[in-house]
Amino acid sequence: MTAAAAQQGTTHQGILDWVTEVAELTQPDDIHWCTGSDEEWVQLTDFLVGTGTFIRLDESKKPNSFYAASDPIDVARVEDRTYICSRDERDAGPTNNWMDPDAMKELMRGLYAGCMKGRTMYVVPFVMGHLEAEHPMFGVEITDSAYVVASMRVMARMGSHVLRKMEELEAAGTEFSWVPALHSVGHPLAEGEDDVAWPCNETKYIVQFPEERMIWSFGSGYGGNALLGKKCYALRIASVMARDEGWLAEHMLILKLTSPEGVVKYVAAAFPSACGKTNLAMLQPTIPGWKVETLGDDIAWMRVGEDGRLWAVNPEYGFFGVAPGTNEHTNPNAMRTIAKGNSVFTNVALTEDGDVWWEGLENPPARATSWKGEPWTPDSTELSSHPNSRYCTPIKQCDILAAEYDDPRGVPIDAILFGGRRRDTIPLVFEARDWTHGTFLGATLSSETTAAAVGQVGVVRRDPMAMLPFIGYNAGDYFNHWITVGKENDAAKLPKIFYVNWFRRDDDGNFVWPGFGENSRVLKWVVERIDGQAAAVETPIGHVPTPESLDTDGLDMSAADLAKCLEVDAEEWKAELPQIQEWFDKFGDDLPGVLWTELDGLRARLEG
Ligand code: GTP
Ligand code: SPV
Ligand code: MN
Repeated sequence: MTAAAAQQGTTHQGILDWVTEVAELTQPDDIHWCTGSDEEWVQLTDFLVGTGTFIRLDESKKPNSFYAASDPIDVARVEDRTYICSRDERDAGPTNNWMDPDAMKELMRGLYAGCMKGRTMYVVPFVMGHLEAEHPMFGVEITDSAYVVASMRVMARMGSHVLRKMEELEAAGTEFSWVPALHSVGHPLAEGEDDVAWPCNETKYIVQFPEERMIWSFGSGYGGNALLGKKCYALRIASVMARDEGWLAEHMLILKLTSPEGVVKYVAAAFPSACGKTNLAMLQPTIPGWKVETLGDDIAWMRVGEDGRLWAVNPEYGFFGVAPGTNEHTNPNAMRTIAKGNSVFTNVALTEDGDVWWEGLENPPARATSWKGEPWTPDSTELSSHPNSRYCTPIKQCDILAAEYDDPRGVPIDAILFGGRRRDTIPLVFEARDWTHGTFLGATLSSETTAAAVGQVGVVRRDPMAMLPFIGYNAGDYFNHWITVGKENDAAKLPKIFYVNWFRRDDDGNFVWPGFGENSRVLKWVVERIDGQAAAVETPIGHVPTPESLDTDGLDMSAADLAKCLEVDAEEWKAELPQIQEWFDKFGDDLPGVLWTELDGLRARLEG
């Protein structure tokens, strides 16, 4: 049955062979080749309502939108279950889990055997980035989760048109590659067994085979574990492609900033998961005359163009945003985007009138059902929503989407911001001395852990370029790749690098900087620095704004608080040195020597 069912899907022999092989291993009841059509969306969402995975939201509040609550054991990325299975262990480096690829395949074939029994196997052809790109970045995800298919339709360009393009290229003899991405929730159904609302498995594996450009995922239906075009392909696999081909695949938002004089700058920013990318990407400036448009909120693919500038595209098609904290004040543009509907909300609260709610949203409902399915009121001691609950919504619905989003060439980046969540030490903003120093700042980026990954929250860890869980190879080689991009290109044309921290706290534990729309003041200083207009003080760590150089017109903040935001405390920084030393020691000979030189320079400046 399976081979014949597969046959109808495509004339592309390689895809057909792979789909047939997977079907023979996993034993689904049916195979469905996804078209991406509206009719298919209706079928999928009706099916998910039928199985209890989805609850349809009230049409007048969130049209064509759905609520889902996951199994409590499946709420975030699972970094300790994520593997880079390179042939050589050395190539996974000290920051990734590794297992021999053959051993991993044997283990996972055991898990996959019969794992789709009682389910439909969906084949999702997709492209990350533009179908019209010079080299379209194809993928095919096989999944037994209709929730994943519905989410993939929002997050990636997918469907028949993508498959037809691959078939055309093959028929024309044009070489191209596609990434096979296999996903199963790992929850087969016996004859007559009822499904659960959120099928998953206690055993989870999120596995990348970098040399084969292949992804195998098992046991989770959640976000980056299951929507394989996102973190697994567009970061882990793509970072390996980028290393081999001389470009960068980064965990960065992309925004367009226009000054009152009409001067346009493009900014990319890497912050760890749940540290403010989506919010900055859609920021509504509080300073008059400045305009932000968005290009992307999570992933940037960047190549040096013929003009020597670094050009960035967002390979995604939707936002998978953190819900808690999102409201009309913090992110009005996200609120307008989701209000248009066509969205999926996971692990938030469901209100009695068929809408969604989460901590930080205006107008708490008198009663709701929490993400755990329990009655919830504003007096409840438990949270209504999981801290990593998410909205999944089409990027095209965003009112401030920049027109350049549709340009396969992308946009030339003027500034790169690195940032983390630190209650102390790191000032609001400072500028790197040059590209190599900027690479050092990225390589030593630190942040308090968040709910976006399973594990302890609030622990400071090094998260290089916000890519710790996403570098698909040896992070020492990755640092070297960044250094090389700087060396092989004209530094004057590359973006200037900055470090930001919206999360510094006062003695009472409150955030000192108001953040969100007020971050436009920092963006203004950044672009004025690039144009040589804004003043800065040279400190041991880099160039920090003078209090006067930051536009504080209309900002309700005392001079003392502003000074606190900008403070560089030599003692706090000296305490960082052994931590950076320990971090670098992990890489042994694989750490580029210039990063040691940078550390020595920092130490000397702090002690000098
Ligand atoms: P991922 O999607 O996990 O990669 O996260 P992200 O980097 O896009 O983070 P996001 O913008 O969703 O923000 C995560 C959390 O940080 C939310 O709860 C926000 O409300 C909060 N946050 C974002 N920007 C700021 C800010 O400027 N100041 C403060 N205090 N909180 C912020
Ligand atoms: C992140 O954790 O960085 C996310 C959410 O953007 S996920 O898609 O789950 O990776
Ligand atoms: Mn992210």
